[in-house]
Amino acid sequence: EGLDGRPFSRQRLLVVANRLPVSAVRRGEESWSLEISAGGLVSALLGVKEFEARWIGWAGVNVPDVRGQEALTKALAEKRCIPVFLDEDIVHQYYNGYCNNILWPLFHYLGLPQEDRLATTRSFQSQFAAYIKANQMFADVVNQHYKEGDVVWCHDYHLMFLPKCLKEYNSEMKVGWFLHTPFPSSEIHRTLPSRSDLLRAVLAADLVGFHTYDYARHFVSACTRILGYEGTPEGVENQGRLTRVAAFPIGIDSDRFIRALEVPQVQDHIKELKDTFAGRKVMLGVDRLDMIKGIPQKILAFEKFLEENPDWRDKVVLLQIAVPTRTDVPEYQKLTSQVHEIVGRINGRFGTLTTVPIHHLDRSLDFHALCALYAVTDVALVTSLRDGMNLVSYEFVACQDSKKGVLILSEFAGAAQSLGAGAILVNPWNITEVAASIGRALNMSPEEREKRHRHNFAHVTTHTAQEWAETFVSELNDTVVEAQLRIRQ
Ligand code: ADQ
Repeated sequence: EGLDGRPFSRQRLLVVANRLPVSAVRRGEESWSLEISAGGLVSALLGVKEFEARWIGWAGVNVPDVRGQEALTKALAEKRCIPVFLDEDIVHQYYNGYCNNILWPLFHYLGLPQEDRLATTRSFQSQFAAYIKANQMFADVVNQHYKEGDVVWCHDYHLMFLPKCLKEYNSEMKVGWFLHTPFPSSEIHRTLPSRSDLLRAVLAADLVGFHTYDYARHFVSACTRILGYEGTPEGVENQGRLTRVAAFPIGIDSDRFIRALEVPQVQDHIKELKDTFAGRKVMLGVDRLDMIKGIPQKILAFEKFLEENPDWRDKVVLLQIAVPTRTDVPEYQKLTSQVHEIVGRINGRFGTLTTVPIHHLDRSLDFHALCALYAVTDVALVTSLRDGMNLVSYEFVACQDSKKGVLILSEFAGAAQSLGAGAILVNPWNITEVAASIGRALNMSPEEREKRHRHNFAHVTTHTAQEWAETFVSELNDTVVEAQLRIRQ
């Protein structure tokens, strides 16, 4: 039972995120095929047995006709998914524009885009208007499906207006909001023209969650400095109403990774990889191809290491798996070309007729292939310039119980707070330091590797995705009950 006396087993959880956890492909006028995309959030909530979860979000496709929309809604219902239909213009202005071109870079300390800063006016304002409109469309769908006693959990920077829209519909609704990216210093947030509106909209939630205490602290500072509200140990208070603010570091479904290593197909793949790279140490990078991941910096550090350590040149290989994302955005296209150019130069410089030091793939790998790669890796390189948490570092650790490889981890990833004691922490901007850390990792004694791995493995297997989701939702239930008690007093 929850604090409110309601059995949790009957409580419904409405998970609202920009994207549904399924991809929809249209096969005919009224026929759709659906494929589950098992991201971190999906596996986190699959493991949560206490709540009956339903998903609300955009299916990632434009469906202009009513018959198509009805057919898709029906197909999705079987997967407990409820679609929000967004037309092309809204997607362009809300998703590509305000979310990915303004909030994403700003929250990762990359600043606002120049053209918007100079001529803010039209494009910024119309994108912000589309953002509010899209959030209102999500709220309409949530409101249609909401039943008394449900818990509504809103996710990420796409939906910062959602708590406000939902509370306007129904002030009794239990609403939580969680941010998957960093929340930047209030000095960065205050450059955003819509800084106050966004903060007020988020504060309409009962519980606001971040990956780390630093992000929670930045958010509270933004509310006190920009809005003049009061920051308390519990959260942010304004005119007697408290919004609880706290850190809920996400984890992974570690058992799923550990179990995968026993699958015969994965074991075969591990053997193949070991044969292919026999005599060489394997270094691994797995990232979405995004500027926040620091991929050029990582590759340049590897080049410096090879430059300074000729003895290692034929004894180490870097496998960089980079899934392209947001491929229609010019900055991302530029990043892809930049990475290709650096990799080409380094392979030209240090390669031989039969081997190259860097294997760079522009694609994603399936789950089993990824697990096999994690398992054969000697050193994982996570050099994000900023990263909310970074689940790749967790996944690597989960797959390393027999090898006990070394994790080189950016101090600007949220994961540095939890895996810092076991990893080698680096400033990814300092190429010399990262190059030296590669040498240190490759030469580390088995005793030290074991000690560091033990620490990280214990963390990754106890602080799981399931635990994260359960903690957030029960805290949300408790927060609402406590608020009701306060009002009655
Ligand atoms: P992301 O920025 O996507 O997530 P991350 O946390 O590392 O970053 O998660 C990426 C996921 O995609 C991992 O599960 C990984 O296995 C998978 N992936 C990445 N590259 C892949 C590839 N080439 N092939 C196959 N799979 C690949 C956002 C925030 C993070 C935060 C998460 C969760 O930016 O900081 O940790 O949400 O809150």
